[in-house]
Parts: sequence; C-alpha cells; structure tokens
Amino acid sequence: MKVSKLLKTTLLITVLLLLVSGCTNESSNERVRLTAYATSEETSKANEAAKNAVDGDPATFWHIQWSEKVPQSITVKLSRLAKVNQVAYLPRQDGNSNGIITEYRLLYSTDGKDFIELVHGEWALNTDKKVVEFSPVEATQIRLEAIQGFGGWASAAEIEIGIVTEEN
Ligand SMILES: [Ca+2]
Repeated sequence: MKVSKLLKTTLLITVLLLLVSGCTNESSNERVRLTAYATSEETSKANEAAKNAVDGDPATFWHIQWSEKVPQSITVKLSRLAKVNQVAYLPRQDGNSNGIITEYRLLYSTDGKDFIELVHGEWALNTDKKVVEFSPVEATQIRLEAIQGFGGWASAAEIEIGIVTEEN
C-alpha cells in the first residue's frame, strides 16, 4: 500500500515537472548565463579580471592591466544565441575614477570572430549606470570597446545584457 502511494506521488510529481518544463524549457526561454573575456585584465597586481564585470556584484570590477592603455575591450559571452536590445554599463563604485569609460563602441557577434558595430557614443565621467538601447540583434557575444577612459584605462563594475524574451 505504502509503495503504491509513493509511486502515485512520484508519478504525479513527474507529470507536474514535465508540464512545468514543457512550458519553460523552450530554448528561446532558457536562462542566458554570461561569461566574459577582455583584451587586457589586471590579475597580478589586483583582483580585476574580466569575469568581475558579469558576477552581479557592483563592488567587484574589471580593469585593464595597469601598465596598458585604451583602446581595449571586454566581451560578454552569452550561453546561447539571444535577441539583445540593451546593454548597461555600471562604472566602478569604489570612489576611484580610473578606467571609467567615457567614449565607447558596442559591437555584437554570432560567431565570436566577426563583430558588427551597434553604437558609438560618449558617456559622462561619473558612477551612474549607463543604459544603451538599440534595435534587437541576435547575438552570442556583445563587445564593449573602450576608446577613451579616465586616466587612459578601462574598467567596469558590471555589464548587463538586456534580452528580448520570446512570447509566442
Ligand atoms: Ca562586478
């Protein structure tokens, strides 16, 4: 008796899980995870690797090697192809302005080799989050190129990618 009840419960749970996954498991709705790489990152003198720009923590940041200068770039990799229509840049929040990006380009790619320019613009030298919106593009990588940054460096506390969710 106990076993069959357990079986029934297990079956019910399985069916429910299948129903739930059937609703949310379409590849277009799969949660996009972000990783990052950069043309330069300071990992020997400080903990300022590219991954710090996508860790969700405003207190950690990416900074290029102190011995290098802009132009440099940081590229965010998406775990799958997604429709992107927004990028937000959060400058470092530790009170030091070094590397705050003031002239930038945003580019996107579907193969990580060819990058197409989306936006070229300027940002005020402050710690406010900068949000850039554009017509949606399908991409697997988004590149933030720092053309000018305070002190000749580039840094970023967070780079957020806005994804258009499919609703069919
Ligand atoms: Ca961070």
